[in-house]
Amino acid sequence: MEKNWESILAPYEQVVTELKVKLRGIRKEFRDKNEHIPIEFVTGRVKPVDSILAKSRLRNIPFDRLESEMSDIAGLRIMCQFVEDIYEVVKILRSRKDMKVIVERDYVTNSKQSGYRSYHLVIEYPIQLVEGPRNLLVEIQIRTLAMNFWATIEHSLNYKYQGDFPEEISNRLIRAAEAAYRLDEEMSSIREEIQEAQHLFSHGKRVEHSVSTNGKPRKEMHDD
Ligand code: 0O2
Ligand code: 0O2
Repeated sequence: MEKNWESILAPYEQVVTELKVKLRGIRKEFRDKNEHIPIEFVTGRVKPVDSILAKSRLRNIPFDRLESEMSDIAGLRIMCQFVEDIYEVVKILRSRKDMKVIVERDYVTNSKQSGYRSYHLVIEYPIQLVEGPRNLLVEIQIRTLAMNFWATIEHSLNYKYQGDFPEEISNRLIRAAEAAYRLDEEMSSIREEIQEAQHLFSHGKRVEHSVSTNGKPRKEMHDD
């Protein structure tokens, strides 16, 4: 019988939407306290049906075990400026009462053979539906902007070569991963300088925002 994927995936869509709001809310909390924001931006997606089917064939996951065995049907990605921010975000997520971290994979310290780096969490997230509550698995990938740049490029090249990279490309990707690693290290080493500059800049913007042209204070509005 034809599966109704739209209704099967609807709860996952809801999870992704809720978590995007909550994770972006963390950004706002830090900004309102005028502290360094460990989250640069958040993206999320529900895995496309053809990718779910391809992965279930590859991993031998029957349809009735998708919910319990495919942990990345709902996927969130958190991008950070500094490697240190990744660990701060992990700490924040571990301490939350509205989700339970059940798997942690630190590919930041232990990069994959491909050169891939990121911190992966699988969480259990309770969602409230009309027919009752349900616990869904969600994969959260946390990475720096440099790690994201590398992973995005490598992912697109994978489409072309299906993972079977010519040696030349493979070597260049490894070198690019090393360069991204060094970039993260350099940025971390001048982190305090950068944060001070960012603090001055955002403080300046706030003052500018709160004073209108006739000198009267005006309501502050910020985009997330
Ligand atoms: P962009 O610019 O990254 O948005 P596959 O055949 O399984 O390897 P496919 O068919 O692209 O890949 O499906 P997949 O992997 O589910 O990804 C759909 C889009 O979501 C892709 O973006 C992925 O880069 C992105 N994505 C994949 N995994 C995650 C995740 O865990 N979290 C988030 N937020 N995004 C993810 P595009 O289309 O390449 O472009
Ligand atoms: P997608 O949707 O295309 O991203 P699991 O998949 O969680 O059951 P696995 O494979 O051990 O088990 O999980 P892992 O390795 O912790 O995480 C898998 C996801 O991490 C991949 O999703 C990618 O999003 C990302 N990833 C892992 N290795 C690489 C890599 O070498 N390059 C890039 N660009 N991304 C990587 P999927 O399943 O491939 O699908």
